[in-house]
Amino acid sequence: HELAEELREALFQETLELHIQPQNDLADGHCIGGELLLRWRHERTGWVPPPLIMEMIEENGWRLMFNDWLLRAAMRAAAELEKAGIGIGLSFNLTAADMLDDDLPEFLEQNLLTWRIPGERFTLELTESALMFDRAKGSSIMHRLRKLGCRIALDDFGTGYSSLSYLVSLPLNELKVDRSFVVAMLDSADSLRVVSTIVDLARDLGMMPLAEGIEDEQQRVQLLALGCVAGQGYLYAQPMTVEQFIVWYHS
Ligand code: G
Ligand code: G
Ligand code: MN
Ligand code: NA
Repeated sequence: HELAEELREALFQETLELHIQPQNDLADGHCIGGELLLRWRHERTGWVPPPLIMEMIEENGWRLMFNDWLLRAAMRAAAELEKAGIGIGLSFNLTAADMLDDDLPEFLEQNLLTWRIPGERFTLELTESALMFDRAKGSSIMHRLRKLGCRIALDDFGTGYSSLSYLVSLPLNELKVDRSFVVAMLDSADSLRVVSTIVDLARDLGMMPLAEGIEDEQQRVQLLALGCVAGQGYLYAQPMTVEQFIVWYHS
């Protein structure tokens, strides 16, 4: 309760942060993009887990106030990278409630226009569960987001229960292979098969597969052998501030 009060304060004072984790080409290691991740450093307890932050935002009805901050922070990050000569695409995460919000596409469009950033610069990450509540609406909002030029990624793919026929009907550009499968695939034949199936499905449907949570060289090599050429994880870098990312990128 008190933490929520402090979160509201942080929202007003804009002391939340967006960090960025690079996404890399698994063959040659070059950076192909970055995922923007929410960070809030609480003065006594330290970093607060993003799912807890999002829960407080939802419970208290602060979604629109949060999105106002999130979109501006994402635009600012893109502008800062551009200024540093880094024209990579950036992704950020949306919630289930966002997929029920008819005003979201226009709100994003306004931000893109204000900051003069092409929609092509952004990938919006959705989870399977975000699409469960109202499929028709979710699909319609996704199409409107795509019209802005934005790409759409399905996050944590393989952990939800959405029907494959519905997923296949959506205008998705990217499938993110959930970290739990990547972590397990070298020890578990089942997990390896799941990763292989997701990678093949993505490629067959003309989507880019991107593996999450790559921590070591063997995982990188295995993913490449399966035909997955993009990924993110501690093997490359942890999420870092935009400032740190610019230094990392040029080093
Ligand atoms: O960054 P970290 O691994 O701690 O994130 C944990 C979870 O929180 C992930 O599932 C991630 O998608 C989610 N998350 C991180 N930042 C954001 C954000 O800005 N918005 C939403 N909706 N989820 C986020
Ligand atoms: O669910 P989503 O993909 O949005 O969340 C990504 C989260 O996973 C981030 O919070 C990030 O900190 C975390 N993460 C990113 N790479 C790795 C990794 O290689 N290992 C582990 N354990 N976590 C990671
Ligand atoms: Mn994500
Ligand atoms: Na994920």
